[in-house]
Amino acid sequence: MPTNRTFTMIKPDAVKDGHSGAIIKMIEEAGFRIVAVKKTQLSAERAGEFYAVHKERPFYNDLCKYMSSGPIIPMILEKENGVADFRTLIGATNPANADEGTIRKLFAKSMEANAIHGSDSDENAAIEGNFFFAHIEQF
Ligand code: RTP
Ligand code: MG
Repeated sequence: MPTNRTFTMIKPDAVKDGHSGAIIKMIEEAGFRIVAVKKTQLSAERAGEFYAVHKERPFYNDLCKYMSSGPIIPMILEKENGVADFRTLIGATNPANADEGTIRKLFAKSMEANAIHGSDSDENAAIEGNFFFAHIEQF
């Protein structure tokens, strides 16, 4: 995957609350192109695989339960400096610390139910994108 790509998921709380359209609009208006998109639901086991990097953290079990609690919308996105610019667009993990105008400031409910995911490196963006999408689904 080219390094100007990043990976995101609209998380179960934001999908359930009907914020998907508003969030996708913000993403496109910020200059990201959608390379791949679908709606799906993770099992707790598959959520655990996705977040394996956090398996020693105290919040891991709750995170797996939450991330499998309802449908999500995974997407691969493309923009120059995509990973860093997308982290800026979504804001801090804890919405209490997120800047005004960020997706998490607008739509996150808590530190856990924080509306959206964004990859933290080019390497993880490629791994995470390929976790959800076959190569022939990435345009
Ligand atoms: P993400 O990976 O989802 O984009 O979020 P992030 O980089 O901002 O945060 P990270 O440290 O990677 O944590 C992954 C997700 O785990 C949940 N979390 N809960 N209860 C807690 O203390 C806690 N800390 C993290 C959040 O859903 C966070 O986005
Ligand atoms: Mg993270």
